[in-house]
Amino acid sequence: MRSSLPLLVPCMLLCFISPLGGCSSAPGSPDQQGTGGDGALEGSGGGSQSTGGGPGSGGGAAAGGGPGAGGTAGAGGGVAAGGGTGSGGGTSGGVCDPPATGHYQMEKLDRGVVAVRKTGGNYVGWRMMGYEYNPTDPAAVSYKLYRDGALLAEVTDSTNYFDEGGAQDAEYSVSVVLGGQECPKSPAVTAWGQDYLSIPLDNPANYEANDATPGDVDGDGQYEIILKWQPDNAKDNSQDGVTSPTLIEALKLDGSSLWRIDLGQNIRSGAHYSQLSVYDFDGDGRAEVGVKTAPGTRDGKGEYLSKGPAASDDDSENYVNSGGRVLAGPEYYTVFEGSTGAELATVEYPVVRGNINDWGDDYGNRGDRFNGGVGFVSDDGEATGRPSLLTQRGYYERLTMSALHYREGQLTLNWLFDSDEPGNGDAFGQGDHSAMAADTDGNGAQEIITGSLTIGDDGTFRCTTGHGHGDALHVGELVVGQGISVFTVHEGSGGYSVHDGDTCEAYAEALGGDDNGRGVAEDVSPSSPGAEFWSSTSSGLMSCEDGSNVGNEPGSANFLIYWDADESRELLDGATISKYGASSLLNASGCAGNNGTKNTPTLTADLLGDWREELVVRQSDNSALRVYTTTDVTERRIYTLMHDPTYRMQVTWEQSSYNQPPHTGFHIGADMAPPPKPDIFVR
Ligand SMILES: [Ca+2]
Ligand SMILES: [Ca+2]
Ligand SMILES: [Ca+2]
Ligand SMILES: [Ca+2]
Repeated sequence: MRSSLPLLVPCMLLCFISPLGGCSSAPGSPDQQGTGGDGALEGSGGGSQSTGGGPGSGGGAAAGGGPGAGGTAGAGGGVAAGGGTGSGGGTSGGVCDPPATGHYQMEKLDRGVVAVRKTGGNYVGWRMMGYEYNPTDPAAVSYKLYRDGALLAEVTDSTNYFDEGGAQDAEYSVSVVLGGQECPKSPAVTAWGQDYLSIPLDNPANYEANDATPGDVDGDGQYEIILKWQPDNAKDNSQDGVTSPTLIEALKLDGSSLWRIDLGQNIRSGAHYSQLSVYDFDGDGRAEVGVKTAPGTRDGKGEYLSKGPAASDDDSENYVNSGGRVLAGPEYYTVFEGSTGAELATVEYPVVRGNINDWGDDYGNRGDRFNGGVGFVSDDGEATGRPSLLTQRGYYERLTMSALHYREGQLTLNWLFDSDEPGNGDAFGQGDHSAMAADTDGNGAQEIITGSLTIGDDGTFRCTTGHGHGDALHVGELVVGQGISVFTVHEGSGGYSVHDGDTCEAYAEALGGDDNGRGVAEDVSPSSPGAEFWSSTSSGLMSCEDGSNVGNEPGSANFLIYWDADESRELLDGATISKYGASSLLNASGCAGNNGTKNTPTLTADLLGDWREELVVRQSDNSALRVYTTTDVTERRIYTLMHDPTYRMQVTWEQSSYNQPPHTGFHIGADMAPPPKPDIFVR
């Protein structure tokens, strides 16, 4: 409920009491928001990308040093043929080709080269692909960094470099050397003039740039940003009031807008209504966008929905009642083409509201709450490594989770979990304002963790702690060597739980007391092994392994980001990054967090450069998004986090309801073991 621990505000002051006795934070008025300053633009922000060279947008250089050309390493070079660079080796032969086979369908990303102007030179960072990583022979993988076409350095121990003396307008490109064979160079980029990239926004009047999620909608290997625009009159479910429509926009990193979807009058606007599922669901190399829709929704081409049940509806019908709520009328789920926003398929929402009272109240506070994202769940019980769209309805009482496929032009139900079904009764009320995907049993298909509940990858009940609803959720290898564990705070039960994701058995838990509105788990302290946790109603920093107190409580309990050179994760609160036990590392002045007191960023994810994460925040005046990237040179090499199936899927859930930061499926922290090689192929 709170933006940070030093600002402890009793929940009652900020929240509306729900009939269960819990509370639900209002989205907050714009003037409540975040660390925003006066909205003044800084530096070259705002307008066009005057400082030039969006990531990967540079021309030229692409054709350099093709496979087999030998480069400087000599043809073949002995180890080149097996190379160990691709799981399964692929079928297309060349050592430079991404593997065509592997378990999880991940993204075919570009090198992500990013350069940033610094005093005395340029910082340059780039990606190691998951399939390039060679845990048994790390030295078989290195990178050649070129400046203005000339070799500048061969980098063996990291994927970043500080080019001391590099000119402001220098052009950088990178090639990977695998087993002695150099692969094609990336397109050249020039340095940003400051440590962020500005993406100008055409701000609709009375709207705020809200949460976002990444996806490569055009298949060029560079992420686009799928942004939710929230009207100023958006409402929490606990509040009455008519809202303006929610808009969804696709933006390229160069600032061009691809389309806007208008969800229309019959989708209420607020944090709990419209959750995005963005990924390449049909495997054609381009991401689609899934979201709940209704009569009145217009796609990215401005057309009303016309497929499936939408073919015969009345788009002029207004189902909004006097309280501003939509408790009648058709409910749909639509998949849109990512590159155009065009409607691809529409079906009836898998779990329609029915009698709204059956969800626990008569005004939609429970029945009209949703979470959404993507998961590599199983298909008919088989772990295929292919993605499903996940959409959750209800968690305070009845809890449902639906997995859908979009394949070969058809949007179909994969499985449906419902706490009302026989055998699932213990799932009643066991959901948070978020959910996450992670494979808890190691069978190659991800479970869906809603907080106190784990739903099996096949949509069957797995386990629950029974401690009920909460506001914060963290899922990862919190206890080193013990697989996937879960940290969540509790509302009605109070306290917190760190538990095994597959059995729900506790590592550490405390119940009772007040609603515990905020909490975080991550390895922020190098002096204690594995992840620690902290929360609003506890004090101190506790070990996830056994709950022992291992340090002072961090200064915020909000988001996380990998930012500086070490493996410990940093703290992120709105637009401010700080280090545990130390000072602030970045304060994005003129920018603001989202969602009122939640003060969450627009997006954090490993979008560019090396494994550290980019921070996407909005300018306070909503005239631009900024993408911040680190310039702190590290000696740690880790493949792009976006090729870790756990992290990538958790990024898809980040935007849902009460946003939560993504976690990798393996431990990153002081004295970490080498990461596991991801079993992936790319599309
Ligand atoms: Ca793209
Ligand atoms: Ca696709
Ligand atoms: Ca599994
Ligand atoms: Ca760090």
